[in-house]
Amino acid sequence: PNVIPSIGPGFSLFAGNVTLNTQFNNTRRIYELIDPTRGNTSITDMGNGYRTGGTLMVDADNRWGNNALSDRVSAGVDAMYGFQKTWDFYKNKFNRNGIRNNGQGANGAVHYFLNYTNAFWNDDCFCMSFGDGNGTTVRPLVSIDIVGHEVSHGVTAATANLTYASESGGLNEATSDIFGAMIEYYANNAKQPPNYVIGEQIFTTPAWNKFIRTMFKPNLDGLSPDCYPSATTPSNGISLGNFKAMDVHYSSGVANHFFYLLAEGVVVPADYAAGTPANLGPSNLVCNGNTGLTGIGRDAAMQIWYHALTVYMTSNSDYAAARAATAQAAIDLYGAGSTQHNAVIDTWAAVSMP
Ligand code: ASN
Ligand code: ZN
Repeated sequence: PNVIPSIGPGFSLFAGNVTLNTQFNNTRRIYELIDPTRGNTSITDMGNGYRTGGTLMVDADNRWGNNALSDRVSAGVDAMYGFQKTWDFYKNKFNRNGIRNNGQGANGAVHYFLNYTNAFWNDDCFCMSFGDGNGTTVRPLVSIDIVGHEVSHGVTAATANLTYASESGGLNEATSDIFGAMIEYYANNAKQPPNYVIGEQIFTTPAWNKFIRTMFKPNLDGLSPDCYPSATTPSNGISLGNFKAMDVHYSSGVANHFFYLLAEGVVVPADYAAGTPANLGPSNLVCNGNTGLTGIGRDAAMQIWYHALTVYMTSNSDYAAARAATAQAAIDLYGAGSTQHNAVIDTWAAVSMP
């Protein structure tokens, strides 16, 4: 055969030493960073440009990276590892066969552009790009939760296709954060302890306030509202009108908060360590004083969100539609009046959904 499925060690930046599915190209006589077991997902090096698809990462001895940026392949190892965990998560949790449920893998392009502190999914090329960070305080954006976040944009595009603006855009972003975090739990990588903080791994000097988003208390960033604003009551100073108009990475906060409370209940995260602001207690984790809310667990919560996303949400679903979709999903999966159904209703109330 022209290509031989292979397995080789990967020496990543953030995930330690991992095992990668790769392939040997008999024609080129070299190993390629392509995973034939997951839809021929490939990893390319953009060479810090932005115009092309980049150059496929290859290796002579099927040993990838060196745990440091001195080998450009190291970041590619993280991207491939994160993609593998994401693929396996969707398969094992939801029996989903790839992003579009058709077995097709995607391309991940690392070293995108210069000093680029972002990563993004592009549904047109069925590919995602990862920047290297700013070269000082932020490292390449290839942690498990970020890769899972970007790939999940592809899943949303293939299902509810939530429009990337206003409330539907916030739900689109929240869906990526929710599954990004759940993929981090699924991977359970010792070097990236799973939690509801997005992207803390990419900061050169970790600290409680170095993160991209915090699902348990979105307003720790000072921008994302914790609670759904009503026409008369703003949330964290944000009116309903401003909420609908704000960047989707902030209006996602209410749904991220909903998901955290649904899964875990009113619990200050165990890894929210000493040295963090003292004001984070049960009463300010919820919006309506219901500190007795108990979680239904991550598995039930993610099944409800996935079912709502893939069966009930549509491109213009807003928060009210998400509440209805998740309630109906809980009924479908666990029955009307079940603990899970009641928890969905109580948890939307706990984030101030009217
Ligand atoms: N990192 C961002 C995201 O995936 C890029 C963007 O603003 N679309 O949400
Ligand atoms: Zn996103």
